[in-house]
Amino acid sequence: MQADAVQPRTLSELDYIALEKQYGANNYKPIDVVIERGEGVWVWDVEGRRYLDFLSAYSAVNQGHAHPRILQAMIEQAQKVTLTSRAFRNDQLPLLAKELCELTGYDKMLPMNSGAEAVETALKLARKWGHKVKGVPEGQAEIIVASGNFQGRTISIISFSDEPQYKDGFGPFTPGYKTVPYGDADALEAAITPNTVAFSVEPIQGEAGIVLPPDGYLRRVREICTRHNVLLFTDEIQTGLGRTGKLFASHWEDVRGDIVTLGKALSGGFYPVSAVLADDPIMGVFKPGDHGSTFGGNPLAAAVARMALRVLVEEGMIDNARVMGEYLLGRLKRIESKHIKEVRGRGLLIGVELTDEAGGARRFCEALKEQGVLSKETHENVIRFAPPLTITKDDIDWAMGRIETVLMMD
Ligand code: IF1
Repeated sequence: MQADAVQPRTLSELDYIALEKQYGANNYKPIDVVIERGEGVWVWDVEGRRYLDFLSAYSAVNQGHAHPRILQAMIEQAQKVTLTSRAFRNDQLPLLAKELCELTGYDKMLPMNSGAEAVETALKLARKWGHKVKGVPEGQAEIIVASGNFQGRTISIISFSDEPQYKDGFGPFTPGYKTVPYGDADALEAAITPNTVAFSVEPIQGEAGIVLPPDGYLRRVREICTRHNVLLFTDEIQTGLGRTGKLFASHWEDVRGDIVTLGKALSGGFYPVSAVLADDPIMGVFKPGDHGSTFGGNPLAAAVARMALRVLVEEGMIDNARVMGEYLLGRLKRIESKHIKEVRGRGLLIGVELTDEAGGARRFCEALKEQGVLSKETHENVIRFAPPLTITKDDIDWAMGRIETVLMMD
């Protein structure tokens, strides 16, 4: 490979954008900032400009960019062994499994890589439990999902999406799903049949636009699922690991899912690491050879995840998310802008919904980028604000000056 293929020194921001457009699939419409370096809540682009990251890679960088302790753990493990496959054992997975189960209060964990793989694993687990334990006739297992869901991009997951773009052209779809309105516990109960094995739900819907269910919804869902012997699968891939100010978002209603998926910040953004949590009566339906993954549970992922969890807890990030989230939400709610329809969220997962007349959230995200604040629109009218959980009051004050300016523009 030629020397300059490694990292040419003379490329401009536009050069990078042109290269990506020429050689990369056109499956995203990113904000045009070319990030070269990150540290904590800050990132720098290739022209040396600094930005406050108010997206955290969709909640994968809760611990802040390039966290030194996670970096050190990654370097040390990478110098020892990175991948053994599950054909053999390694000295990091057992320790991650113990530490993750003790932290979250579950009997067992199953390690995967991406969030979608964890969700697929959870769906397979629920179906197998339904057929082998609940006694649902083989192949008849039904899973209920909520309208507005986003839980990944695989064919089985988009099969239960109600977002046309996520499905367009990708059929035929996986059967066995039923959709009920998000937030409506009565509709859930009415949809349960003897073949229902699980209800899959995000405690707060991310992609739908930071949608919080009514107070008490999750508690009622928990009671209904228990009474009907239906597994409650809470997808905490985006809302978990401190994002909303508690370890899990479901903990705001003292609800414990029967199956929980984690991802994103499970590695602090250093590596794709995800996991499924469940107790023995459920996880026990998986027998050797039933399910797996080449990279799932590899020692590098496990070492990184162990440190990512450690710094999250030891450095008080979960409480900081609650305190700083209350502060940020309060500041945002006080902005008097004709463009704002609603400000909502919990902890540091916040959405600012704009009016239809505002002309779409994208232009505000682009204006924010010009002011040094990175955020992203979700759907048409919502600006998502989700900074790293290490953010300080000073950082928020720095950002708020710029956010107020942008939201007051015409
Ligand atoms: C994209 C947002 C989208 C998730 C929940 C599972 C997954 C996700 C609750 C799958 C992933 C990512 C995917 C990414 C943008 C981002 C996202 F909600 F976070 F903003 F799309 F909706 N469950 N969410 O949020 O995890 O396989 O991606 O690791 O696809 O554009 P993954």
